[in-house]
Amino acid sequence: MTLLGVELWRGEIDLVSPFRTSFGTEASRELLYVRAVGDSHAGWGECVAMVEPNYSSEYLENCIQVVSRFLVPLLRADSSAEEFVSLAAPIRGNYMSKACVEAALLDLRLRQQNISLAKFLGATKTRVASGVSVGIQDSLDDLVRVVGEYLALGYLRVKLKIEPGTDIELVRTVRKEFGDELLLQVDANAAYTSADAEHLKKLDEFNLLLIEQPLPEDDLAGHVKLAKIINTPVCLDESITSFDTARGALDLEACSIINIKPGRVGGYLEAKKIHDLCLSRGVPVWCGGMLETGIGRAANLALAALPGFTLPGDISASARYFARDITKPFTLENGHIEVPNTVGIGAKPLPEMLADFKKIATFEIAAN
Ligand code: SMG
Ligand code: MG
Repeated sequence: MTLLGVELWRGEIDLVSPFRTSFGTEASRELLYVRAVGDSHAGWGECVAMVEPNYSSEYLENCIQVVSRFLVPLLRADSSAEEFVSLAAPIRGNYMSKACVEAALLDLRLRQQNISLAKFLGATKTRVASGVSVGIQDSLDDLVRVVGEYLALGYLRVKLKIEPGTDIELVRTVRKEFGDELLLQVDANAAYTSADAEHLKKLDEFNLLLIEQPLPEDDLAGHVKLAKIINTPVCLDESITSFDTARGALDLEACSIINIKPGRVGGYLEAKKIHDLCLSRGVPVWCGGMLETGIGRAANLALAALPGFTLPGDISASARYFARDITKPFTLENGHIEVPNTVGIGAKPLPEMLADFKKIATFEIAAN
């Protein structure tokens, strides 16, 4: 069960179309992977940080520093993912950095033990209902066309990105065009303030599944007030960085639904704890997305197969993001994506794709 070394890999894959949110536009995905090298297997973890610190304070270059200087030095030849998580606990924040190291270690250890991540986490589903997150478009006509194309492919739920000035009319248009049956939700990526409560109340008439992260991540009190004013259920994304923040937000009634992203909460083990908490309280959860390639997507599918994930998540097919994914592509079948059930995360980078990536660092791991 030896861990011999850790490698960092970097590369970039173009998105099939630019993805615009209230905080910016992504045209390609710059990527960082951690590869945990054992004596007979290797494990892969994908870092979900973006190039700029706009979604959260983390960003890719900084993750390379944190992983190299603070996280890899904690590892020993026999480290388990669980041990790594407790050794990394004194390092504040830096959830995305911790999560990609943990994921690589989990993938390696589960391959060595010949078990799948889905089985290890306690998955109860073999396929996961797939939703799609639709970026802000140049016009309402474009939006209707794009949503129509996704629905024709079979996506079971649509999430619209909104921002002040591009919200009520946009939701009205999509609701009118595609009808009351469409599972529809919105995501503001923290673009509003408490002063917008009455404005956001106008969304009530559209029977949305939820509104995701309307206010800044630190404004839990604002979300508590907003949740009392609007009828649309409030779901938190950026605000939830740990089990403790999840419990606090639920205790305060700042939200009634949680978007779980392993990268945002420091890893799959913490994500599972949040899932278990929500399941025990009857709080619905769903798996968010960070424009992951197949490495992150494979692991997210295992997580989303847990019983508390009762809402369709932002895990779409590879083709929604990339012309060529780093792994064998994940495809949509009747609105669902199959959960990998082979060892570890059940996916590996394709050698021909990795050829365009660069190994930017190699670390040897000390014997115990
Ligand atoms: O992976 O399909 C995906 C993206 C889903 O909207 C998505 N993610 O706030 O939930 C969110 C955003 C964060 C990433 S935006 C670049
Ligand atoms: Mg979000």
